[in-house]
Amino acid sequence: MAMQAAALVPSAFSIPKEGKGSASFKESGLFGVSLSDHVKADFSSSALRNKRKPSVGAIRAQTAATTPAITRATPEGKKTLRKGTVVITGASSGLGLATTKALAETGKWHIIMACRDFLKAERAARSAGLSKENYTVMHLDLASLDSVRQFVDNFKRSERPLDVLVCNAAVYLPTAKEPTFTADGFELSVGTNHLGHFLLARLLLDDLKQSDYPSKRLIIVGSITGNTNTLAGNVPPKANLGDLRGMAGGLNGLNSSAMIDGGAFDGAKAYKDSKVCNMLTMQEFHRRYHEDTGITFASLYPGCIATTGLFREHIPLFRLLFPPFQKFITKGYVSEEESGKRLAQVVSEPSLTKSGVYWSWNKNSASFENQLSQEASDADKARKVWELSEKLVRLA
Ligand code: NDP
Ligand code: PMR
Repeated sequence: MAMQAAALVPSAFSIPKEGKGSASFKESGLFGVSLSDHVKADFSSSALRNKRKPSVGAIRAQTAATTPAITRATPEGKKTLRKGTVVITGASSGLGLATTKALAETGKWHIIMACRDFLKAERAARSAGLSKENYTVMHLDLASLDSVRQFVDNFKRSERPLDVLVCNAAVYLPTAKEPTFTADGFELSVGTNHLGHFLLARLLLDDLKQSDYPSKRLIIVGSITGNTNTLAGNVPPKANLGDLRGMAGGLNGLNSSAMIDGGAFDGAKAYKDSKVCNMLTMQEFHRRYHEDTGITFASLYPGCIATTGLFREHIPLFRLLFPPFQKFITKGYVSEEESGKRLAQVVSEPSLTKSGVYWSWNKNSASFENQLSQEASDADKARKVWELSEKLVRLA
């Protein structure tokens, strides 16, 4: 199977096969890359390890008084923790849905599924077998700043506490020839994956601060492909925010480029750039707020979940070959279920409370603190991205 998949992966790229020379990939546009010797070596080793009334908009926003985290005493006199409330964006499929399921099954969490397609989310929740008391679907379209503000308003009206926020939703537009834009005129991938989440997280920070839950967390999902210190991050086009001139110009493709670095539009690069913004934003939150608020800020690479809807815009051949390629060649593949368990750990594990960390998992599925690339850990760039993002979402 490994060889079948390898034969189908076209690029100028060779991988040493154990004791049998090398398997080579011929050039074409599918996984189209040419990798340096350094990267090839990496591939075979480390990278592979490597408080009001609910509004109409708040659909099923159940009300619940903000009660202290330790609520009930059992007959034996032991105090029990109230259910935590976690908001997960993009919980209608893939990683977000699998995490929702993993947390709901513990019975310890109420999950607010913050989704752009209400019916899809309800159907997904039902087919995942979630019980109604464990989740609420609320509408959120991250590609519209008005929708983000409306969601926050609706959430506050529900009077639920906010214990954990997970910024998970994303779009990936690798085959787009021209940029498309959010309601506010930002290139769609950075607008949705970064700017929508940036506004959401900023507006919900006070709610997180007010939580009396033992561990309150803000998690922003990152990825290996935004990190150029890995093999995956060296597959062209590489993430690179440059001097942020396109972001400073508004990412609108009119008076500025639609790309953060000011270059020509490339959908795959825009996604990877958005993931760099996600990881930089998590660290900037940590620097600005961790000490004063006690909130844990974290990011993660959950593994390559090659079967999710993220690849829906890719060509059919890619969607066919990508899962076996990741399963048998890179061995970076994880199932949706496993990825959901990983993100659920970052939400709820008492051992994962360290702030400012980018979590990854090794091949035995044990979590570890991973190293971010130089750009994805550049504090100066993080501050600049923060300040420009504030302007774009009209917080400054
Ligand atoms: P999916 O496409 O399955 O999930 C993405 C979710 O985001 C969907 O629920 C989608 O909603 C939602 N979404 C998209 N646009 C918007 C919007 N404008 N407003 C609200 N929600 C929106 O992909 P994954 O589960 O793979 O991706 C989840 C996260 O994991 C992303 O942050 C991605 O970058 C990250 N990731 C994924 C990897 C992978 O290998 N798949 C690897 C590393 C990181 P809808 O259902 O309506 O389309
Ligand atoms: Mg990549 C250890 C090797 C590894 C891992 C873990 C990933 C993850 N990828 C690896 C290697 C390679 N990939 C190699 C050697 C190639 C060239 C053949 C390759 C190609 C490739 C493509 C074309 N990989 C991709 C694409 C995509 O379109 C995906 C992408 O970049 O989306 C932004 C992707 C991914 N590889 C991954 C992961 C996790 C992705 C999914 C995207 C993400 O970051 O969320």
